[in-house]
Amino acid sequence: MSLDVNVTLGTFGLSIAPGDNTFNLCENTTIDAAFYFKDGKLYVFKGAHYWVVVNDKLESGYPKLAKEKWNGLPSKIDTAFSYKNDELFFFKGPVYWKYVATKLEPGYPKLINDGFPGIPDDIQAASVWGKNGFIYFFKDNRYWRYEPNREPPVRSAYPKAISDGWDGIPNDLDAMVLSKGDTTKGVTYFVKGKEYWRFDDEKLKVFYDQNYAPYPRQTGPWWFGCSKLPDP
Ligand SMILES: [Ca+2]
Repeated sequence: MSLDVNVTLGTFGLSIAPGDNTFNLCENTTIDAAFYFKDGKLYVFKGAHYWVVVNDKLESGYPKLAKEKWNGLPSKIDTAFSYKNDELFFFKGPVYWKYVATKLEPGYPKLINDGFPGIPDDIQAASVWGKNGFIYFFKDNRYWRYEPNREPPVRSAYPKAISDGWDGIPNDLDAMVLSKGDTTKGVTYFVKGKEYWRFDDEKLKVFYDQNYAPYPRQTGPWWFGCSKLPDP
């Protein structure tokens, strides 16, 4: 490991157990779930922990245990997204939890089948989409569009192939992240493994500009502020 990486990790180093890479996001940047909350911060989940990202850098003092902020939340969630106002939805296996900010609503967890009819268990990624306010769920090579105010909420045309609706986005996603803020309006992010794709909501394709680094890009240096390893 380079000296640079050690220095960066030192800012949130006290809670890192030696040899336990699950605590060290920069050593293995794969994630379970991520969303922007209305505070403008990116919340990243992995295992039992979460990190907060501001200005493309991990905040100091993290990781923290997710269940200490969201009472009742299990570790290793499948996906999560923020919804209207303060609402947060977390999914794992056949069930989901709804919080208002950090307060668990009564009656949760509930079955996905009851609360989101037409949506399968074991979702890999999900988020509201900025362009229409509908909720999109991803699993394997398919996606479902959920319209909360329609009956039934999922039209018969779904599921569809990810490649049909989201040009350039891979199968088996880890997270879909709705961007926040004026500078990134019209942008949706998709995460798989250690990489992310920046999707143009208007052109319905992955951003490409020959003057800039292409997508996918590495989440480590671009999102989490992890130091780049020096060339040998
Ligand atoms: Ca996931």
